[in-house]
Amino acid sequence: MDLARTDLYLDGRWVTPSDASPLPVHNPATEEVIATVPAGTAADVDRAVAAARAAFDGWAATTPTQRAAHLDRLHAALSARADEIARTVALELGAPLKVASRVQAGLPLTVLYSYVELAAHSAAEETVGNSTVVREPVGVVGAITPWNYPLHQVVAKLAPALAAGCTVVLKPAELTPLVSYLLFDAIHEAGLPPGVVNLVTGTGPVVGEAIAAHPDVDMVSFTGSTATGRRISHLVADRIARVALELGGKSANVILDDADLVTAVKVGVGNAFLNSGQTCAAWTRMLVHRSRYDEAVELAGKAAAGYRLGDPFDPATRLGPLVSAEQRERVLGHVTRGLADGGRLVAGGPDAPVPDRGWYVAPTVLADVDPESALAQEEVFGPVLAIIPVDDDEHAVTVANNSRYGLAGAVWSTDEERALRVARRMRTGAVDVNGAPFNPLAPFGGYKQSGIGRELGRHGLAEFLQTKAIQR
Ligand code: TXE
Repeated sequence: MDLARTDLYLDGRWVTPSDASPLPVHNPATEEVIATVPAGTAADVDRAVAAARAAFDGWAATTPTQRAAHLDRLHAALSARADEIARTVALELGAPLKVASRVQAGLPLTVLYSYVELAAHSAAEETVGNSTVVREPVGVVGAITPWNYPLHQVVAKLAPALAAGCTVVLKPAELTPLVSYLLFDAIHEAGLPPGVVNLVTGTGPVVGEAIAAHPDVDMVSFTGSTATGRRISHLVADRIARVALELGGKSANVILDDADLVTAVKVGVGNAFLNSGQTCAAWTRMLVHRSRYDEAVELAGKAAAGYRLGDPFDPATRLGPLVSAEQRERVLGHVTRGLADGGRLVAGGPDAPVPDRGWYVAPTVLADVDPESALAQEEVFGPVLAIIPVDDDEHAVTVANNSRYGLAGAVWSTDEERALRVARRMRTGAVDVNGAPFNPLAPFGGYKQSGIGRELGRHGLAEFLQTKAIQR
């Protein structure tokens, strides 16, 4: 595969960026540069926004059926690239190929297809007394996305925005921009009208800020760190534009005393370590009833020790590296601090063996973690699980809610009613009971500092729609 790219996608064409300086893209498993992409500039953002603005009226005037047909063609063009997508994400993120096929390629295809069907809802009207309430697209959307699920995070914004009738300027994460090029190859092949979707690669401070601050961008949809989300909110606030933020998390996995412990711990560890722990919704705190605590800690330690680290292209590999040297240092710093704060090392740790090359962190479990300590409060974004004992259901809810985040969570109990009572009291955007399957149509998003707004399904579509009341 020749991975290097030199162009941006503006107004339906591949074009030369205003400044030719390239940005390197690394393979985190080998630490080598595997490609370069253009470092876009504010001038490129201006061109992209102008194209999206010029395309808006025409695209907004298409019918939901026409937009669904475009999304269907895009889905077909992207599906044809599923293997290439999985290999590309394995290369630029270090995701094990098996996981990359299922999650990194499979999930965005499912989400994209859901909006072929949901596009019809973009024109839903309702009558309220003498008013007809109509929905209209918000306008030009600036989408800024992170590197952890590089295609999914893009599709979760682009598909509903297009279904709603919005036009889009995308800035993908600079660490993993290559898969977005495959998406735009598919967009070109599918024949979306010029200007409806535009790609400007580059850094957050240059391209991201230019998008967030652009007077002609009607809405910014961002996924990433809470710190950057805060910065974007400030930029958007100056012109009172709409903003959707999907930020960090510190989700609690609550295991009650009557839970099927073996399953709860195995699934819980798997969730915490998925994508090397680089998942905003990961259940990074395991809260276990004291009567089952020692047993759970032992099971979690054994489960973690069974994870094989290695080459993402080796079918036996279950955990790849972290995305960058900086993320690795950050994660190891969290673990060191967690130990200094009284956490007990059960598996992994900063000194555990890892491959010589690549930004690997050993799957790590700390028990007896103080719920107030940094390890229980900060988003770590690595394969690190903190186990905390709790006294009863009431205490579990208190500890689960003792977080500035509120993105996801889980509850395990053989008494489903009891689990549901706990689930309803958790201040978080989603809760899974007894390992329920992921639902790509369910709203996804955060309470508290985990964000504003919802992605996926009908709620995700509503983010990109305005509401108008016409009285007669
Ligand atoms: O994220 P950033 P980083 C969390 C996770 C991780 C930490 C740092 O805890 O350890 O964030 O990761 C763009 N104006 N999450 O530094 O900076 C940037 O170019 C506009 C959680 O990589 O938030 C990229 O496209 N845009 C998370 C995107 O923001 C800016 C996923 C995300 O990068 C910008 C990733 C600026 N000033 C990290 N600065 C999740 N919620 O899933 C950066 N960007």
